[in-house]
Amino acid sequence: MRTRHIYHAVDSHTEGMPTRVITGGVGIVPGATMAERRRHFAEHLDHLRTLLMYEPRGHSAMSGAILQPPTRPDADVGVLFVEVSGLLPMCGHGTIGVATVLVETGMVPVTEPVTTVRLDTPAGLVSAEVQVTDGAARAVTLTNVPAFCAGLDLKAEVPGYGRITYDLAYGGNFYAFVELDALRLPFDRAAKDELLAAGLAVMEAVNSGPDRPVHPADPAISGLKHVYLAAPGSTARRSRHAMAIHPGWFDRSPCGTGTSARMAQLHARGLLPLHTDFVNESFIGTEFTGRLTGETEVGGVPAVVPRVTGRAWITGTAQYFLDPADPFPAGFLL
Ligand code: PYC
Repeated sequence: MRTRHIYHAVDSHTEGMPTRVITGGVGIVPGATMAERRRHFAEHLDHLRTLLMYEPRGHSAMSGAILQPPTRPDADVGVLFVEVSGLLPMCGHGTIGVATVLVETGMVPVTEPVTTVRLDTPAGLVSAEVQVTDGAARAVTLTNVPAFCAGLDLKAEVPGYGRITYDLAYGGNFYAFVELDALRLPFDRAAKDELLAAGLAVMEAVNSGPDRPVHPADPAISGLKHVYLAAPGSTARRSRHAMAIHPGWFDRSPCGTGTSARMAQLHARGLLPLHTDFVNESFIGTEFTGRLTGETEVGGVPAVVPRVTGRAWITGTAQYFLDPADPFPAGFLL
């Protein structure tokens, strides 16, 4: 066996969505904050993301997290969220996966019934309360970075679908919310190709129009890579959706940052008060339960503090190699 590097991983899934947690092999990414490390990684180390996320070691809907020492004294662990679409400022299912892995592998001191892990993410500090019984992580509740609504009843001309109305919100990433009925598409996995094409067309239209989102306090966070296709019958207490993600896949989990953004959107519409449970169901039928616990502001924009609860399971451990003769040193996507 020959390899240039060995990358150590603990693989997990959060309500169906993989989080490959890279525990060693990448080294410390330069940067005084996780946001700086994210930028440095994207500019100089992106081949490691594609090596570990793309085929043949990953697949076209792969997601992961690279553990780092924290850059701030109030955090336990630093995290860079990587996936096939790039490096995310924040990832909810990834946070639940990372917290589960940290607890179940003993990488953090574990206390029962709750172990709290504070994660230093590029989007800000995120805390994860892990419910632990008999050494097993049963569920994780994350307190996310503040979420906010970035626009209601916005319009976009989407080729093939006409002029559509959508809402825009941020929950660690930006999300556009579109009713599937407005696109005349069914909430049906048999129609997944049509749903994905519609989601990507909306993304393209929003990103090339005047309402392309930019974070009011951190312009490095911009653009739309996630479109929430809301199923008919969704309400402000229980919502079903298919989440179309750049460059062309669906979240298998109910999407933690998407759940946060959805709650900010519903709150801005006056439909979801604070301290009220909101259940968000994924395209494969798995659920996160969310709750808004307070109001705040982000760069002068009214915002809310979201909490999201979900479960993750470890699926294996791995050591990934890169043979010097491998013809695909940065992986590939079909
Ligand atoms: O859970 O926040 C999330 C997420 C983002 C992309 C895929 N999952």
